[in-house]
Amino acid sequence: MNVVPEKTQLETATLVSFRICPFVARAQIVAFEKNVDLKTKFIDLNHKPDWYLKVSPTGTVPGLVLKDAFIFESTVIAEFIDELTQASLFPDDRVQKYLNKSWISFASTLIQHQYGQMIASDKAGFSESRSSLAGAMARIEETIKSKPFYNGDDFHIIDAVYAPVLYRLQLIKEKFGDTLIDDFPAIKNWATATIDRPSVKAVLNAEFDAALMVHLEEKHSWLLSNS
Ligand SMILES: N[C@@H](CCC(=O)N[C@@H](CS)C(=O)NCC(=O)O)C(=O)O
Repeated sequence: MNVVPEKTQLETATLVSFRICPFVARAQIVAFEKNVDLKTKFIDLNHKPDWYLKVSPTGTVPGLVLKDAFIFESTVIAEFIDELTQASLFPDDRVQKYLNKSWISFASTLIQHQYGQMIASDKAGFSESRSSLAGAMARIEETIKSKPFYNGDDFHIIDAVYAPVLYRLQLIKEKFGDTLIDDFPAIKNWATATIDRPSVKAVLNAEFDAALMVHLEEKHSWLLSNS
């Protein structure tokens, strides 16, 4: 079944966002892939507006505000956007589709450790998060059997979901000289193809890098003092 909401729903659809949020980026990349035009509203996560706290049970972004509904959780929003048009961004094979969903869920572990690594205020904190990130990367590395994307030639939701982690791994290498990504050849290949995807470039780019650097400064990141 293709769940297409009322046209009026989509005309007012607004993605509530925070510029450097890897969870928001997933939804934005999927929207770009599916040619779905979403309005974006940025909020300050340190001072969340009352209207958002009223509508969102978790207070996290992204949140998708429709005319008379609120959808939350990035992977759910990504699936909702995917279903708006034909040609699903999930593999056709049922087992592969649900394997993808399992590993999509696992992406949050990488995001969490990577963020810990980026905002660590000292070397010990950085190293601890880096080693947890490496452990999680080793688990997904073993599962990558295809190229250039996770499932092969076609770009799927799993690629959009991992894009922010892959992009940041590469960025951390370029800006701070941490070559962690080089220890994982399959992830490295996957990152190269994913970062080059137009939908990913539209979201993760120089403007994103600048916003991320400001955020790291605000967090007194050890990475910055060490670069
Ligand atoms: N599981 C959520 C996680 C979203 C999330 O943690 N977003 C962060 C920003 S990157 C957030 O809203 N943080 C504010 C808070 O936790 O209060 C999802 O996938 O949408």
